[in-house]
Amino acid sequence: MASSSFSVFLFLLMLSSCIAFLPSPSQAYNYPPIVNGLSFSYYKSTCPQVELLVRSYLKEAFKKNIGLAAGLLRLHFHDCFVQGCDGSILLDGSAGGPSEKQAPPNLTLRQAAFNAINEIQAIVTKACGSIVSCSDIAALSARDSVSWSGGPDYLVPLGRRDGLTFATMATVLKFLPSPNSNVSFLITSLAQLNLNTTDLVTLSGGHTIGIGHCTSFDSRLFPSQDPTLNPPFAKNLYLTCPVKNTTNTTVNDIRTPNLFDNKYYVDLLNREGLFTSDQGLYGDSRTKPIVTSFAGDQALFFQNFVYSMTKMGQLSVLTGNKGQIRRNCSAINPSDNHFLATNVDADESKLF
Ligand code: HEM
Ligand SMILES: *[C@@H]1O[C@H](CO)[C@@H](O)[C@H](O)[C@H]1NC(C)=O
Ligand SMILES: *[C@@H]1O[C@H](CO)[C@@H](O)[C@H](O)[C@H]1NC(C)=O
Ligand SMILES: *[C@@H]1O[C@H](CO)[C@@H](O)[C@H](O)[C@H]1NC(C)=O
Ligand SMILES: *[C@@H]1O[C@H](CO)[C@@H](O)[C@H](O)[C@H]1NC(C)=O
Ligand SMILES: *[C@@H]1O[C@H](CO)[C@@H](O)[C@H](O)[C@H]1NC(C)=O
Ligand SMILES: CC(=O)N[C@H]1CO[C@H](CO)[C@@H](O)[C@@H]1O
Repeated sequence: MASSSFSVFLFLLMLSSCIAFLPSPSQAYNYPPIVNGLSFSYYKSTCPQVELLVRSYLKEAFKKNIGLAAGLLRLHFHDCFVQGCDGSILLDGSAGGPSEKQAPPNLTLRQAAFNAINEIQAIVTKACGSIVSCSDIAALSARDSVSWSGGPDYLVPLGRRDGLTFATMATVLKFLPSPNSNVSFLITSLAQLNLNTTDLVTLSGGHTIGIGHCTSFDSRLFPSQDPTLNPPFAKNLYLTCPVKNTTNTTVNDIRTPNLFDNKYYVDLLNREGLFTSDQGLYGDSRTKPIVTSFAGDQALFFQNFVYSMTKMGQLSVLTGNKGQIRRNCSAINPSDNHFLATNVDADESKLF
């Protein structure tokens, strides 16, 4: 009894600190159509505190590890692009999960992001039971990463259910473009997901935070220097990556590496984009005007980001009685194991 009233007290304390220090998402943006089965108030009666729980956990976690925000944003992107936002990226046994540690590309998705999702899910399950999906927790975590870093605090439609299958290697390769891609390839690649040129330029703005490994951009340095690189910027990249294939990293946005703002686009104007896939957006007449408009108008970028992220966040979602609510984000519920796909070489983190 004493301990339960103490936990009620703790909860109220936490709730009030949330209200005092954590701003709420804003309705002041335009949203794309919300797909059937998802809604902004999905957990209103079954787990009304879910958003506060996610946000208050992350608020503390970000203070300890600022890179977690970038890790979580990228995790949601990889989840959605490969087989839809179904939490398949989180499964152990896919190299996207923490198990295939020997896979070199694992270096580029952060272990801390997987851990955070699992810890949040445990907290949410304790409060509400097994009600909230891992894919929804990933979507909320991506939003909180953006808003905590200074970006727009948007609403997230909820009600995704977690998938029962691993993604196959072929799906990963088909939907996650390489950072060495040119704009034509990127446009075609995103079109498979009904994302257009505006979405491409907008979502690439996610590179306003986080890091890249030399292996993701050193083809711009060796065997010869990419002529679209600003020379002083290139000189610094050679300091980070003195030879090909080192494990060093550098920031994606040299102006404001940890702030979610429009400086990524200013970098592109100055030929200081990190990846070929970034800098190309300023070199192609289909995307250049959009880059220029975002570089000059942060509010316009934020509005577009909310719109395109919401589109991305609804890709091939499972709703209603499809999929399941995973009890452990890293594993399909044991009772549903007979659904397990035979292909276990799933690897959403493969490559980029
Ligand atoms: C358009 C195609 C895209 C390509 C080719 C691409 C490629 C990459 C690559 C190669 C990295 C660095 C990996 C490493 O070397 O560590 C990276 C990092 C990142 N990407 Fe993308 N990306 C794309 C789209 C997106 C989208 C849509 C988002 C989110 C909206 C996003 C968010 C991020 C973030 C936040 C990081 C930093 C991760 C960290 O610091 O841990 N990217 N991306
Ligand atoms: C873009 O990349 C694709 C795939 O690598 C390649 O086939 C195509 O020739 C490239 N286009 C241009 C204009 O460089
Ligand atoms: C992309 O789609 C959005 C609607 O989702 C639309 O407003 C925008 O104009 C489109 N952009 C291009 C370049 O077609
Ligand atoms: C990058 O890696 C190389 C070799 O792995 C190392 O010698 C060098 O000091 C590193 N540079 C930076 C800036 O971390
Ligand atoms: C790059 O380095 C990794 C180890 O860091 C090694 O396994 C891989 O074979 C190297 N690739 C090339 C092309 O040198
Ligand atoms: C969740 O599943 C993973 C993968 O099967 C396992 O390693 C981990 O111990 C599980 N976590 C809990 C809390 O049961
Ligand atoms: C996310 C992930 O699996 N990270 C692992 C990648 O591989 C290195 C080296 O084996 C491990 O230390 C990481 O934990």
